[in-house]
Amino acid sequence: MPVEAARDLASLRARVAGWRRAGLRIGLVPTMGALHEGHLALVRRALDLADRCVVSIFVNPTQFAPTEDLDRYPRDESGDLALLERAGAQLAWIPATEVMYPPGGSTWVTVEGVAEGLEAETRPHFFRGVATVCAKLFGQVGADLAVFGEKDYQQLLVVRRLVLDLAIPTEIVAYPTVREPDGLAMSSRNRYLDPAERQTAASLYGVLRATASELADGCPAEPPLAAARQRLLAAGFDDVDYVALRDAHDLRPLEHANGRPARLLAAARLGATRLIDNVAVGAA
Ligand code: PAJ
Repeated sequence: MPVEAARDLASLRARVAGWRRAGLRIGLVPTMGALHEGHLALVRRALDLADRCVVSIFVNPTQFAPTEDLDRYPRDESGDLALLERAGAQLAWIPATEVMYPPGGSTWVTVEGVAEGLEAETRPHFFRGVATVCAKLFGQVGADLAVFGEKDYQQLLVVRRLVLDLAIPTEIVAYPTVREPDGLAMSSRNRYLDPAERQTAASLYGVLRATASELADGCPAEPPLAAARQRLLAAGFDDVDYVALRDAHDLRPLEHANGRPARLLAAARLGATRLIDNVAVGAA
């Protein structure tokens, strides 16, 4: 079956309403396009759990700072549609900016707590943009469930908080990070990396894994976290925004892994590219 593209709300709603009348369960996978195997794994997961899968493709301007890569963010609609067709998605939701943000729009969704610190430290408006566009997508599609990647772990927790607090009837399903054979987390931004940077990039996962196993026995976190930062710089990263040990559910800073599920998260810069990754600490 060819994947259909909806570009206005009326066509999206008509298609979804038809599925609802037929008693079908609907899954949503929000994306910004430039799809890769990580996104497609989320689509397959949605199709395991639901009868129909809607994939949104929208490069959301409000989650980019003026200094970030909105203009050069990779866009490849026809390539994306071909991949979605192969993965078995039924509908691509591709709204224009004016459809997502009607002129005169003045409503924003701000999540506190889990949306503070880490990514928000260097990208203060990022989660307001993500939470707002996700709230809109949930309202537009009315899916039973939506699949999000653990790759963007803080985003996943922000979205969970959002649907809980606003009583949005879409279940949030997490999917583990899909990696390249050398461990690099797949990302649309990896295509910015030149061959030397691409080689360095793989060490982010290696360092996170090694540090997580050091932290798993409950030792004070600071020395391994400081060592991880040094190892990333030594491996060729230009700057390290954070390497942090956090509670896996509420992202509270931890001074040591204390037997409760914990997560080790990092963001580091390689030339003009910023990479993020995270791993579980102990049995999470
Ligand atoms: P995007 O970066 O396109 O990612 C879309 C979804 O794919 C997110 O849930 C992300 O966590 C997941 N994903 C990306 N790379 C992955 C990987 N290697 N393994 C598993 N999942 C992966 O995240 C966004 O878009 C946007 O912020 C969005 C939620 C669409 C709001 O604009």
